Amino acid sequence: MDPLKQKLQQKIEVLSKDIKTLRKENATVKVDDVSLGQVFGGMRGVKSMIWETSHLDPIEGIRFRGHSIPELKNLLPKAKGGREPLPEGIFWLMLVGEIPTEEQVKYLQDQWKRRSNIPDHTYKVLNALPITTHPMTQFITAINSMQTESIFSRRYAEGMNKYEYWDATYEDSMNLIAKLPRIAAYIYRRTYHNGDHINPDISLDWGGNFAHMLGINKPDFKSLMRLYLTIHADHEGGNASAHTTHLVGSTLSDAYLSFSSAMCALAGPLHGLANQEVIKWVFHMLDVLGTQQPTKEQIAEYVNNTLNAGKVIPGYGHAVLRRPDPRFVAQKAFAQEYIHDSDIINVVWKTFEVVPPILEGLGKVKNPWPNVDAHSGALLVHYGMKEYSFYTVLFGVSRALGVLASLCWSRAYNFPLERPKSVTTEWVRNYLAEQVNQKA
Ligand code: HAX
Repeated sequence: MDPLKQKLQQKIEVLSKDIKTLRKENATVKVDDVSLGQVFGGMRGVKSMIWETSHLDPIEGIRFRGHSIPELKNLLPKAKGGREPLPEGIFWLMLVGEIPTEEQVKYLQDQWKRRSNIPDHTYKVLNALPITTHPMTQFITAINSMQTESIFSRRYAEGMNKYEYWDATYEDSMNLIAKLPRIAAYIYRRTYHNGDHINPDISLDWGGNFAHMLGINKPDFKSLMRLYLTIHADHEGGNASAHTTHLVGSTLSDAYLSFSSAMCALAGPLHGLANQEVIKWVFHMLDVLGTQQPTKEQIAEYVNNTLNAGKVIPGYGHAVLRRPDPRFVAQKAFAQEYIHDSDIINVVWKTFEVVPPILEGLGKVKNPWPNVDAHSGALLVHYGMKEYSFYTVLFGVSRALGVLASLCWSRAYNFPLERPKSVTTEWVRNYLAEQVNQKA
């Protein structure tokens, strides 16, 4: 048996019993108190689901199975001669809660190579789409078209026992993750490089091979991809793409359908699409100002114009974080280490000095600091990938690692169908009136 699956099975056997008992004995323990502000306000902070793979602290930022990004940069295995963590390692860690050895990461790499073939009909479906189709729409369509390969769906139709759901979900997740770089690279090359596709290099790791298939063959770009795919992988369960995977998966939709739904959520400008919006906004600013080296005063004026036009500053703010995002900090550190003097990166760093006080001055923005998306585009532009409409697909390839590892655990725990309660505004008014009457 596959050693990763074996390890997962051992953990599931112990933990699923523990969780069953914990749920039974503590079902009535209160962990939250929900206000009308939260009911009307996008459920911010309401504790309402279990997500084992990562946890987000508003001040400290993300921890993957207890490890911060700087810790993981030291702990996770690296490519030969490389300094960045391999994303295969973070998937192993998120799935079974242990830092993998180099051998275990190698095993995962080999598995993903073996599972990476794309069905012919998926290429046909993609080729039928106009070249002008947004890359995220192409990505979502391709993922849906591969649902024909779902092991979970086939086994469910054959009458699978519910204690085998995790096993079928694991197989689908491994197959899907293996295929995503090839799909994404195919979309990139068909959309921006006249369909001049590049064959995979089987000697490379998952992220390195992805960089190779995209056609950007600078060694540092491979390192960037490894870091990028590691740090975008997960951000606890409440963000829109993770929560969508959890919700859709809870209906026993398979990993393909659950993940494509997640990608529909990631494609929104308040979530993953913000990475394209940031660089579009920066390019527009440089265009309007007529310089590649704007002053802080010029940036401040452009920021104020954006706000006065009733728009948000993309790449700033967060629903949970209240400090600069450690994923922003990790990308800044990468730029400091690998890149010397780049106009576009200098603009991002100057913007970081200008935006927070302006947003703070509005008196309503809870987090004026940059998020993950504020930096990623400038790094990609530096290495020659200027086609910003593609950026969210890169985010999506990485996000698969976290949400699919979590989906395996949701099926292992046999979590039920998600079904929270909604109320009408009439119900709210009546409830408030009752409260007043009770007090009188
Ligand atoms: N620029 C201008 N106004 C902002 C702002 C920003 N960057 N961030 C928040 N605000 C505004 C909100 O629009 C809201 O205004 P109204 O009351 O007039 O509606 C007010 O400040 C309070 O919002 P908040 O409580 O601070 O923030 P939310 O939790 O509601 O929203 C968002 C969080 C990330 C959606 C928000 O900060 C935003 O729109 N940021 C810009 C888009 C962005 O970068 N998104 C990516 C987030 C990270 C991510 O998911 N990446 O994938």
